[in-house]
Amino acid sequence: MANICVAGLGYIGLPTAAMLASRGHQVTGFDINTEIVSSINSGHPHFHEPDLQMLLSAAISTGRLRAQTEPAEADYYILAVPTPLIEGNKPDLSYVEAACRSIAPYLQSGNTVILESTSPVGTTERMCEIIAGMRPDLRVPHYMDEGEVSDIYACHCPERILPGQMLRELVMNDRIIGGVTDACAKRGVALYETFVQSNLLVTDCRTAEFVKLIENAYRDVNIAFANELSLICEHLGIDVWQAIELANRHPRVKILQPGPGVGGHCIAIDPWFIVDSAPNLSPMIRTAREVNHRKPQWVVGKVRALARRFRRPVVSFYGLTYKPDVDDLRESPALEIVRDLALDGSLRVLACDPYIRSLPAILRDLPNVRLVGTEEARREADIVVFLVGHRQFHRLESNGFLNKVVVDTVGILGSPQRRQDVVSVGARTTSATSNRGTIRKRVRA
Ligand code: SAJ
Repeated sequence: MANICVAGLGYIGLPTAAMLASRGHQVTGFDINTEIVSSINSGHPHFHEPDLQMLLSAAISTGRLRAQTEPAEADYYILAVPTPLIEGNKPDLSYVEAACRSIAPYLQSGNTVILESTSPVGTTERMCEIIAGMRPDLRVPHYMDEGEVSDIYACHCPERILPGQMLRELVMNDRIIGGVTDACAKRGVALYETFVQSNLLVTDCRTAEFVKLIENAYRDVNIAFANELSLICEHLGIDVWQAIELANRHPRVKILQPGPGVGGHCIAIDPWFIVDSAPNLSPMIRTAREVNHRKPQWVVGKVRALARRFRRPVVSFYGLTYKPDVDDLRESPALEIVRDLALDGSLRVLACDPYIRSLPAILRDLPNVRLVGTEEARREADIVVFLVGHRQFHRLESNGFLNKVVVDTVGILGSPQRRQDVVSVGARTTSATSNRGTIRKRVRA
C-alpha cells in the first residue's frame, strides 16, 4: 500500500481519493477551499454522487483519508485540479501550474506525479519543467528519453468517469496510462492496478493527453450532429426524435440525442484545447462546438416567439441541471435558458427540478422566478419547456400537457422510453416488414 497525496478535492479528486483509501492506501487530499476540506473531514461530500457519501464516511472513519489545505509527503501525487478556459477559448493551466509548484518542495527521489486533469497536449511535460525548475536536486524525466535515469516519475492518466456513475466507472472503465517514459508508465500502472478492474492501456503522455481530448470532442461532434438535425427537422416539420429512432434501426447508425445544448465541465471545454493547438486543422471540431454553443439561444428565441401569443405568460421550465439524473448545474444550458428568459420581466417563470432544493444563485435575485413542484408547474403554465430528461419527467402523464404550448427540447413527451413499447411490439413480430408496419401505423395514429 502506498502513501498518496491528491491535489484538488473536486468532482474527480474526491471520488478518486475515497476510492484509493477504500483499497487500503493512506491518502491525504488537499484543496485551497477550506469549506470543502472541513466538509470532507466530517465525512460529507460537497456534491451528490451515488454511494460517494458511504465510501467517504468509511475512508474518514478508518483514518485512511484526511483532507487539508497543504500537500503532504507521499509516494504518489495525483493532480486533479480544474483546467478551464480563459478569454479566446484558450486553456487556463494556472491551477495545474500552481498545484505543481505546491507539491514540488515535498518531492523526494522515487516519487511519482500523475496528472489526471484533462489537459492540452504537452501539459505533462510542462509539469516536469516546473518541477525541474524548482528542484534542481532531482532528475526529472524527459519525453520518451528511455535511456535516461530519473529520480521522479511522471504520467498523464486522464480521468474518464461520468457524473452519476463515477464510482462504478472508476473501477470498471479502461484507463490510459501515459508515461513521460516507459519507466514512468510502469509506476502509474502499479498504482491504478490496485483499484481498476479493467484494462490499463499504456502509452506516452502526449498520446494520453490527446486521447482524452478526442474522446470528449467525439461526443461533442456527435451531439452537434443531433442538435443540427433538430433544427433541420423543425424547419421541415419532421419529428426529430422519431427520425433519429428510425435511422438508428440501421445496423451502423447510432445518432445521439438533441437537447437544449451541451453542459458540464468537460465536453463544452475540452474540444477547444484541440482547436487551440491546431486552429487551421480543426474546422469540424470548432464548428461542432459552435453548433452546440448556439443551441441554448435557439431555444430562448423559440420560447420568446411563443410567449408573444400571451399577455403575461407563465412559463414553466422542467429541469435546471446540465444533464439528466444529476444535481450538477455546471455550465448548464438549461440554467442559461431560464436565466435569459427570466431577465425579460414580462414572463412569470416557474422552474422545477427534482434534484434542486433551492433556486440557484443566478436565479435567486429575479423576482419573477419561483421554484415549484412538477404539478404546480404544469397546472399554472401557459408554456411548458422541457429542458432536462430526468427520469421523473419521463413518468409524467403526457395528457396533462394537452392544453399547453409545449417546447420539448429533450423528447420527454415522445421519449424513447415511451416509444419502447411500440418498438418491442414490433420486435415480437416475426418479420422486419411487419416491424416497420407497426411504427408506420403509430405515425398515422
Ligand atoms: N448530451 C446531449 N445529447 C446526448 C448526450 C449528451 O445533448 O445524446 C448533453 C448532456 O445533456 C450534457 C452534455 O451533453 O449537457 C454532456 O453530457 P455527457 O453525459 O455526454 O458527458 P459528461 O460531460 O457528463 O461527461 C463526459 C464523459 N465523456 C464521454 O462520454 C466521452 C465522461 O466519460 C468524462 O469523464 C467527462 O466528460 C470528463 O470529465 O471529461
